Amino acid sequence: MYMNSYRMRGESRFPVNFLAFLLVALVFSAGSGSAYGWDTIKINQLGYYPDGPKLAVIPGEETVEFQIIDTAGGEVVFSGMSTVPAYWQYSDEQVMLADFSAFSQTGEFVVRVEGFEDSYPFRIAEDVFREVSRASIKALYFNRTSTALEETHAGQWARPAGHPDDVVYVHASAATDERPEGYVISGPKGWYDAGDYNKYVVNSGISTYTMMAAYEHFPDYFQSLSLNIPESGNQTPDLLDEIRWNLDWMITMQDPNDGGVYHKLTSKNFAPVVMPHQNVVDRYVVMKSTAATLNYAAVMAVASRVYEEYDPEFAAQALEVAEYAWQWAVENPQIYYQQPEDIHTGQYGDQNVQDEFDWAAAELYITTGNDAYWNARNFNTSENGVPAWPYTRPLAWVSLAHHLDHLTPAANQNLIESRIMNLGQELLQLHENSAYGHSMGMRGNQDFVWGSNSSGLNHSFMLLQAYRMSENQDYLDAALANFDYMLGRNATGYSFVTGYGSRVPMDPHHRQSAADNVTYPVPGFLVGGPHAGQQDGCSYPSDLPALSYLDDWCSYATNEVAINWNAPLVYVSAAMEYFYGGMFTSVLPEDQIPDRIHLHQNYPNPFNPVTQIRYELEHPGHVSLAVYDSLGRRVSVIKDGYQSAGSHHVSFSGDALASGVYMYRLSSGEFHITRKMVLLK
Ligand code: G3I
Ligand code: 9MR
Repeated sequence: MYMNSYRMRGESRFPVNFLAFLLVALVFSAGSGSAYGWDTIKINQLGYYPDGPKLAVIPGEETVEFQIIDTAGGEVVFSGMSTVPAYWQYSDEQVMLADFSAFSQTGEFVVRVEGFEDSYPFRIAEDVFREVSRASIKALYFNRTSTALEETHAGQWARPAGHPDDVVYVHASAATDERPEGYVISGPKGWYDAGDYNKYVVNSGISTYTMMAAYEHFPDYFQSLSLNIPESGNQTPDLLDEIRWNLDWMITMQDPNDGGVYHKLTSKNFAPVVMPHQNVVDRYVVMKSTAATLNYAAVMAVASRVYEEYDPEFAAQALEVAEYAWQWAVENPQIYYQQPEDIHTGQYGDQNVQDEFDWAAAELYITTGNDAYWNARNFNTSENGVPAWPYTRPLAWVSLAHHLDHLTPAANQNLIESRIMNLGQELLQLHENSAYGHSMGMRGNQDFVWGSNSSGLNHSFMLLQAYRMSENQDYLDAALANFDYMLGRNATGYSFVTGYGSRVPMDPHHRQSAADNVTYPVPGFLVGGPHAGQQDGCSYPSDLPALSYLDDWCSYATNEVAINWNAPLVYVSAAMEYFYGGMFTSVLPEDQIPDRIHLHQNYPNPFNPVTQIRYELEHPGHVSLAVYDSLGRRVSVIKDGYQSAGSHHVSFSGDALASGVYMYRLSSGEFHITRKMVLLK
């Protein structure tokens, strides 16, 4: 659906005579927005949830009437007045918001405003972000090192294996007695960091963490999300299989002789624009650093809990290497990365590792329950903020908050809660003061940096933690607003995810996409996004931070892709599907319930405190029946194991629960049924 609609729109929007006119107009009004699609109605190009907020942005100086048009019949299905214009400094424009949240019909629509071309068509649907959620993870698969991508999984982006990385040289900067310069180690697998073909531990830290956090927070969502990757169909959720590809590489980056971790695995120079298998060059592990070692310790500590259920042996190994790394970092607390003279690839240099120390300590504390890790740091003085690769302290707060109920008494629960909620409130306020209706960009040059789009999604990531803690819907809506930004409700009018939207990046700084002779770039990648840095020296259409974006290979400062930018896309799109998408709140109409399993309405309902649940299985198999609260958190597992075919009957007691609406969900293989029940005490 996506690419065709891009093409068709491209053609219908710019007929030949119009292009000629445009050329003349451009000459006379250099800098005018129309040539770049800036003066258009901006929407989330994928769409909206029936019950979610729905905003469009209209540029202009006078309040206008807007209409929502059903593309099927062409009729007006909703109309309203825009807000009054407000100024947004980052794109130097007056804009108004068209709010059609009250319209909840599903279908395909456009926004119409007199004097403007209709907006791109968008959907209103329960699963409106399901495909982009899948694609955001699949993008990492497309960046796998050391393996061929087969057509059955990769389609037109199939390619031979690149960079086996089974012969990797220890660089002079990393030489030790046991592993002198030129010593050979093996470091296969992992994801290419970005548009380049190197692998960096620091950037893998926040990337793998954010994806594992997604799993920790929404396990049920990912247990049923199939990605069509080589491991699909094994007993492990596909998301965890994909992350494992990178963990398997990361684990090789520790020197077993001392516990220190190499900063990166790299060639000496960036590769030319060739496919991975054509880039046959020597690869090196370069100096150990405190930042890499702490990122590694934190990630492995998380992996140890997340993989426990699926691979206990790996979980035990992960914890062991994490603690070993921690020790090295404690003994070597200030080894900052310094690029050797003969190495010219990405640096990910970080001169402040206090935040990495906090993060690793927190993860080790959570996983081991050992108070020494909590006490190793003074968390009282540790702030919270929007995470980024050089600033990982917020990840500590996220993990501590998620595990709040299971921490030892050493931890200060109020502190953890207030760190999450204070930041949430701050971001919410930015969102409320924004002419564009999102917090993205509102921290100025802290947001509009290289990789700005990941800043916006990391706002959402932190807003979602405030939502999970408070259950206050405002935080969820604000998180969605920044997601809207990524998918088109921004000053450039681009949806910044390759393949998902009507106007998408076609020429990202991604070597495979540039070298593969396929028209469309590899889908599911978030490009870096606008900022005024322009470090690549390309010719940009604007110097304004929110408009300084170029869809061109040249623009590695705004149009590259990177694993740490996709990771919050994975988290946020999954969270949206989870909370708004009816994963837990929708009750299937009788005629749509899959016929392999049957789940009856509980009786009595409402109940207090005990109720009966009956279900039928047409085939024997593994069955799980669990109860969730309104936030989708699992509060009780009633059944989890193998069962015979036939009718089953269980009673459930809500003794330990508060009054409220709960969901109970029956799963067997691919089939899931959810129903609501009400506990009235
Ligand atoms: O730390 C300063 C901060 O103090 C200052 O306020 C701010 C103002 O601009 O700049 C901060 O430094 C920035 C730094 O990132 C940390 O955020 C630099 O200006 C900025 O140029 C730098 O950009 C990094 C870029 O590499 C160049 O080093 C990006 O974050 C980083 O994502 C990017 O990563 C590259 C890898 O090196 C190679 N692989 C591709 C990848 C993506 O482009
Ligand atoms: O392609 C490189 C990209 O992955 C990096 O993020 C970027 C910044 O380090 O550098 C790119 O490589 C450029 C190099 O730095 C300068 N010469 C042009 C290269 C892009 O073709």
